[in-house]
Amino acid sequence: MSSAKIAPSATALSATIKHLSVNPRFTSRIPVTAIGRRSKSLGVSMCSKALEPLEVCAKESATTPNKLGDCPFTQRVLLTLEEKHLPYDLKLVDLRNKPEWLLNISPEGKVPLIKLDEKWIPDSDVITQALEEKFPEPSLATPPEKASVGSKIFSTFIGFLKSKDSSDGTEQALLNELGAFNNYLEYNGPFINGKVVSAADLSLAPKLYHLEVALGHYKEWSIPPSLTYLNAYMKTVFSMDSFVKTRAEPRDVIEGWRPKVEG
Ligand SMILES: N[C@@H](CCC(=O)N[C@@H](CS)C(=O)NCC(=O)O)C(=O)O
Repeated sequence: MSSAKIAPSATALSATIKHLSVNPRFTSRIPVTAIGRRSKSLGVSMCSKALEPLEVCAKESATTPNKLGDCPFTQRVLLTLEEKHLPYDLKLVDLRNKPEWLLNISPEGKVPLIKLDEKWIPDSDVITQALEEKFPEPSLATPPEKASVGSKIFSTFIGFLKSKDSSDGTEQALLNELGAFNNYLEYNGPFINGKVVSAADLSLAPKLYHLEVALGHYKEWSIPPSLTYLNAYMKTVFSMDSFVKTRAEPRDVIEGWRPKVEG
């Protein structure tokens, strides 16, 4: 297992400070790791108890030791922590060789896991919901009627990726889902909840990243340029600081999908 202390990215820092000054919940719980060496010039009191980094178990890279691996569910959780400006402490796990301690804290042996209130919580759906409840500001909540936008893209992507028969309709099924999302963005975008990034984007964006890398590599396939709103959306979310910081290297994504492609 490797461990790394993570502080929110530079752009997240200024927002954290703004957030601290208006949210009484944090006026006595300054996240020292988020402030780091710049703390002296910020004029916030450091004598109160710090917000301890949250412990997160994540997949370790299969190609580079001590690096974050390819897991869209883990990236969703890390994006949520980044966008909420919460410090975290990453524990990287080699999932090909699951350590005993992982199975002790989560019998399923899956990541992501996060420790909240001394309890390990599995599953990105449950974790992101718990983070929203425990740390409501800044809010990432997606209105319920928009929460499932784009939710069939991932399963249709896997269907197409695994397909060995080019006429079995799996490519068309994926194109239908991507086209529907493109149309949604045209009238409701640029993000799923309009002008602001929300939890639904943080769930979908890592999956779109896997789709782009894996289909590009294994099928020499890319999203049609005619889906302009979708292409613009991906360009925007993939270049967010929080996304760049939490994404796996393309070669890890390619290795991660190899068993599904090669069977
Ligand atoms: N539904 C879970 C899925 C988590 C999941 O499948 N994680 C994969 C890594 S991307 C895993 O831990 N696989 C190990 C295994 O299945 O043994 C979530 O949303 O967190």
